[in-house]
Amino acid sequence: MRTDRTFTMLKPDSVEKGNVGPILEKITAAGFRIAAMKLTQMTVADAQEFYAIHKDRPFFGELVQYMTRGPIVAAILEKDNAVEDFRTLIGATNPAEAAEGTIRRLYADSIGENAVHGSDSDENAEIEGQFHFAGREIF
Ligand code: YYY
Ligand code: MG
Repeated sequence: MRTDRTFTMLKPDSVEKGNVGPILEKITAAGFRIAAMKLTQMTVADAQEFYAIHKDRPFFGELVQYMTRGPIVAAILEKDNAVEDFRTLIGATNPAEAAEGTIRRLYADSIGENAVHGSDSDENAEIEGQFHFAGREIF
């Protein structure tokens, strides 16, 4: 299994607020290479599958509603130690607890609408990338 790729989504709030450019700037400035990228919108079924691990959590309904309300930017990113370094770059799930200078601290409003997704393991990075991209879309 590859260990140098992660998967991200710039979530609907990032697109709505015009933050795609500044966030991509931070991502590339941190040394990530874009291996795949597109603007897309998840269906309710897509979001329920993508976040299936959270299906019994109290926030699941709101999470699915939020993630499907408008387009997202989905991307596969490449860098040494990609998964861990990207989680560091985006910061804690709750932006109020995210470190100074992290993407969530800078661009997220709340734990529910927290601007970006980052895979939590190499295995999930692979699964999530394949969920959104066909092989011919990955470079
Ligand atoms: O991986 P990460 O996105 O940082 O957090 P997860 O614990 O995987 O939760 C996924 C997603 O669910 C989170 O980005 C926001 C939402 N969420 C929430 O709305 N309220 C919580 N208490 C926990 C997570
Ligand atoms: Mg997670």
